[in-house]
This record gives sequence, C-alpha cells and structure tokens, in this order.
Amino acid sequence: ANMFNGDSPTKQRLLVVANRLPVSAKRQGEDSWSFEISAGGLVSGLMGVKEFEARWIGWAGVNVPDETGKKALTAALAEKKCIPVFLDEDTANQYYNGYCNRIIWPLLHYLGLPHEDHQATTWSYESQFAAYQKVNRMFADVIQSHYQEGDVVWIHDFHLMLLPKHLKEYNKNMKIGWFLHEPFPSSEVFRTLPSRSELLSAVLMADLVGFHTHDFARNFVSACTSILRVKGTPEAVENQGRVTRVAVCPIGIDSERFTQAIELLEVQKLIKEFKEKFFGKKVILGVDRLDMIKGIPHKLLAFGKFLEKNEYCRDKVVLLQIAVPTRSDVPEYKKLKSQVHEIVGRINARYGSLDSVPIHYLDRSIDFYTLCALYAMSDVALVTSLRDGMNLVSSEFVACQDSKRGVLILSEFAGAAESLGAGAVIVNPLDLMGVAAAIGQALDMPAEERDERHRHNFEYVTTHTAQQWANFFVR
Ligand code: ADQ
Repeated sequence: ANMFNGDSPTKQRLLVVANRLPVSAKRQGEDSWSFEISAGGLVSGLMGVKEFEARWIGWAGVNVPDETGKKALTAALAEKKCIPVFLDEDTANQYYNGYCNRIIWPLLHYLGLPHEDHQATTWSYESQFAAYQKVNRMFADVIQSHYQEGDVVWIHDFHLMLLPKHLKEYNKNMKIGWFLHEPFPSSEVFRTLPSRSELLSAVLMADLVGFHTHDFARNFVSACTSILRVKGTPEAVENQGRVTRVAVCPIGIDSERFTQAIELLEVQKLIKEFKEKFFGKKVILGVDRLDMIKGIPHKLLAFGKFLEKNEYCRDKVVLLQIAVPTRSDVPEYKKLKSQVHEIVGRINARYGSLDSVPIHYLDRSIDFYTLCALYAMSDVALVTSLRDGMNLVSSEFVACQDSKRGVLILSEFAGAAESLGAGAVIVNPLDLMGVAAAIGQALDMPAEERDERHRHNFEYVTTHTAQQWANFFVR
C-alpha cells in the first residue's frame, strides 16, 4: 500500500512537495475514499530514491468541504505516506486555473501574459496572485507541522515559488531544494511579470535550485542578476551573503518499466493487432497533453504540407495523434480543442479517400499497455513542442523501440533536444516546410542510419533514468 519501500528510522527523511499528490482521491462515501496512483516521471523517479524515507505533501485535487471528510482522507492518505493540503474551491480556482495555468505557465513557455481585457473571467491579476500567495502559505504551514529537524525538503515547480521563503522564515536551518520542470525563459520575458522580484527572491531562499538544461539555468541566473541586482555565476547566485546553488539535472524516465512492459504477452498481442490494423502503412505517432505548448496545430499543418507535396503517400502514411485533454476549465484550452478538431477535419477531408483517412485523432487518455504498444509499433514519433521543459514522450518512445528502431523527430525547443539531439531529427516546429521535410527524411531513412541514431538515444535513455535524476538532486 505504500508508495515508497524500505522505511527505517535510521534513513534520512525527505519531504517531497508538489502541487498535486501522486495519488488522486475519489470519495466513495462519507468517510471512505478510493485512490489511483498518477504515474509520471516525478512519481517513478522518487519511488526509486531508496536511501531516503519520503513523504509527499500536496493538494489532494478534490474539494472536501466537511471536517469528517478531511479527517478520513488525511488518515487514508497517511497510509500512503501522503499528507494533503486542503484548498477551498474559489482559492483553488484562482490559484490553479488562474495564476498557475493562465499566468505563469504561458509566461514560462514564451506565450506572454494574458491581457486582462481578454480574460473570460472576472479575476484580476491581483486576486489571482493573492490566491497564489495564500496557497503557498498554506503549504508552508502544513510542511512546518510535519517537519522534523534534519529533514530535506524538495519542492517541485512553479506552483510553489514562494514556499522557500516562508519555510526559511519558520526555520532558517531547513534544507530546501527547488526544481523547475518547465523552461525558465529569457530574463527579457520573465521581467514582464508584475511579481517578478517577489517570486525570484523567494526562490533564492532555497539552498539548491535545479533545471533540466543549461539554457534554463543560465536564464534563471540572468533574471536574478538583472532583476534583483544580485551576483551570479553559472553555478550559484549570491543574495545578501546567502548562496543558492544552481544545478542542471535533466529528468529521465523509469526505462525498465517500458522495456519490460513491451515484452508482456498482453502488450505483444496489442502490437500485433495494431500492425494488422495499419498493415501496409507507415505510422507516425504523436502523444501529448492537449496544451498550446505542445504545438499540436503546427504538427497537423506540417503533416498536411507533407501530404500535399507527397501525393503518393496519402494512403500509405497515417498520423496517429493522441491528445489527452487537460485543464479544460481554462478557456484557452477549450479554444485549442476546437481549433485542433477543425484542422484534423480539414486535412482528412482534403487528403482522405473512401477507405482511408490520413489522421487518426483521439482526445482521450489511453492506458499504459496500449501506450507502450503504440510506441513500439510506430515508425516515427513526432514531437513539435513550441517550448517544453523536457518532454518525456520522446524518451518513452525511444525506450520502446529497441527492436523496430524508428525515428524520433524532435523540436529544438524541447529540453530533451539537449540530451537526445544526436539521435533525433531536430526540427523547428514553426517551420512547417522544415517539419514536412523531416517527416519525409524519417520515413525514407536507411536502416543503418536509423540503427545508429536509435542506439545513441537508447543508450542515453536507459542510463539516465528518473531514479538517477532524483538521487543526484537529493544527494
Ligand atoms: P508534462 O508537460 O505533462 O510535464 P511530458 O514530459 O510531456 O510532461 O510527459 C507527459 C506524460 O504523460 C508522459 O509520461 C506520457 O506518457 C503521458 N501521456 C501523455 N499523453 C498521454 C495519453 N494520451 N495517454 C496516456 N498517457 C499520456 C512537465 C513539463 C515537461 C517535463 C515534465 C517532467 O511540461 O516538459 O518533461 O514535466 O519534468
């Protein structure tokens, strides 16, 4: 039942703090709950940190208005070593759907700040930031009440940038790390944020801050030096005598989970079924959360250009795009969904025939085995993120391709390009003709070249795992 194995009183305690707990809770009755583990890079990485005794602290993701419910949920989560932070509906909305998803997220990905006139809600910048401040403070209180002398606190992501400051106010000896899973943008972009100084100086109260790439780390240091006028080097920032270390540590995946899954009979059966379904066709795979940063419209339009130029391919190549809807309470995400549907419809109407359509598009989540089977049977994976902290889909595809040795087409704007660049075909997702040409190059690539590129990336993905990432950062 525990998320983490091998607890012992002699182990170093680690408090992992993230916006969401690694399990989602569903209420079954007044005081009974069911849970589902949300598998992702963070969860699998931290499950692999065996030398620490870890606890998770995060928002349960559900609104629990009554005290009985809160008590029951807290007790049930304690068995899973999870500690919930409870947020009321309005605070959660303005903090999460507002400040986090409509303000900081787009800014970190170079999409700029929303214009208040264009906001479909009545929330002002100030009220959203107030909710963000309130939630960061609530997290600090929960952490403080569970903290024991000597614990290491590892905070994740842009949702909790004020937290290091609050925690140091409670206890200046607390050891605090903060890791950003998203890109840190150029300081010219970051400085447009009204609360830039407050956020940066709060983050600098951490002892260690980590990023996926050298570029992100450099941008962060340069934002600190230009906005706060503090001293910085590529490895550290000094603010009023306090030194914050800056580390570059790209996340990996739990590669064995994938390499083992594709050997399972159940997955092999799925692979065979998909091969029969797409017999005689080359399959290009896209797997993304439906988010503007993933460049899904650009991917579809580039594929359209490829079909326009390569008439003979129209019934021989399919693009299988899985786009899991997320953040559907945010208006921009609703708009994106209908825009994408419209483009798919247009391309299929233009290039389809009575017995085939070039784009198979699903906007739902698929289970892990089906995902592995799709990764394993596809000829090409197409990742066209406009900006992306890392992009785990690229690594997952590589991990499942050891017998097929398909080609990864990867955006130069994904953090993954720094590590998988030598094996992937790198593209600028905004250069639609360039992406169309890369699709042609990938589909025609000679076996020896595919082999060499794949070997490079497979070696990387299986030796730079999520477990190593977590161990490195915490140590
Ligand atoms: P994301 O943007 O959510 O997170 P990404 O790296 O794209 O992360 O990984 C998405 C995960 O969801 C993958 O593990 C993938 O298998 C899964 N997934 C996607 N679509 C799915 C579908 N249709 N069905 C089932 N599963 C699906 C942030 C940053 C990233 C960074 C990660 C980790 O934005 O840039 O790589 O954190 O640091």
